[in-house]
Amino acid sequence: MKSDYVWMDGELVPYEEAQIHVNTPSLHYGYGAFEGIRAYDTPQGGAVFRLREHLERFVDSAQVLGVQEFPYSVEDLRKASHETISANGFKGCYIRPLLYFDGSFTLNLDANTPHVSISTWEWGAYLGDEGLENGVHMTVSSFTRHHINVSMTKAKITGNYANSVLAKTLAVRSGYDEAIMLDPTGYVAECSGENLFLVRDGVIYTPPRATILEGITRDSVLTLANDLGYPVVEEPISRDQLYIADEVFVCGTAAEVTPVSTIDHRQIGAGRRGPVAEALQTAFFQTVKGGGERSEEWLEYVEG
Ligand code: PPE
Repeated sequence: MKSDYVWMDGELVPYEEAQIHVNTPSLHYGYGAFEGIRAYDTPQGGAVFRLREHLERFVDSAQVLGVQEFPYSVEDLRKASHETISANGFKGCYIRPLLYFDGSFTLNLDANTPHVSISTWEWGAYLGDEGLENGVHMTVSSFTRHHINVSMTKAKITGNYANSVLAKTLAVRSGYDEAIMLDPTGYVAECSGENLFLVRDGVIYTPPRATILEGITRDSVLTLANDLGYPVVEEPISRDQLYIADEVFVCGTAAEVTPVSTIDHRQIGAGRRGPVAEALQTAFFQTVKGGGERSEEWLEYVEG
């Protein structure tokens, strides 16, 4: 998580000095929002993947949370992201904008002051290099994903992630790599930090947007799947549809495109990375590394 500088409200602050007080209300109550973005080392230099879309979602998260005066525009945050990556000398890195509040201990958002920080660090394969290649082991969590009127899933609100922490921790303690979470009606929603896809008879299925985070990697995978000519269907998916799928894979900024080899001790397909996951993974990595047909559209080269 280390870097030389963290951007805090317009200033590049040395890493050790980038601190907030223990009495920060966001820390106590979970009101805040964050983004997760990746930059890749490409032959043309460091390049950020779909930066604008991520920053638009960051501002949207604040809107869902109810922030009335968000202190920065997407363009301000775009410049700040470039500045932070280049000050730290990173080419490939993870970028974490955070909205948090200081002020008094109150549950009234309007009484406190919004702040934004941007951290960057080098982050390897989220579910392991081995997982990217051979697939990971998953379980369907006994914890339900948020009901849409309890905690809104379109926003990356910090407090939403307590639900992910419950599911992920139990999954890892039980020997799995990651948890699949069902929505309150019992259909598959998403994982603790990824969106999910299955493949059956050559068709790619993924849960509709209603109860999930609208993942930017999900959107990229759907676009690449269309480009490659795979039929894609967004429809509710039940737990047993996962068990009998030919392939299951998950995606996210941190997790990139990761195949799933088992779910609840049931082998999925051949029990390793399947051909569709492999084709999409290859297309994804080609794109983010600057050599894909969508690279120009989706990559922003780091300035400075
Ligand atoms: N669902 C959830 C719940 C989620 O947290 C993420 C990203 C996604 C789907 C995929 O969204 P996108 O990154 O736009 O494709 N999870 C972020 C945080 C992971 C973490 O442990 O921190 C991420 O991947 O950056």
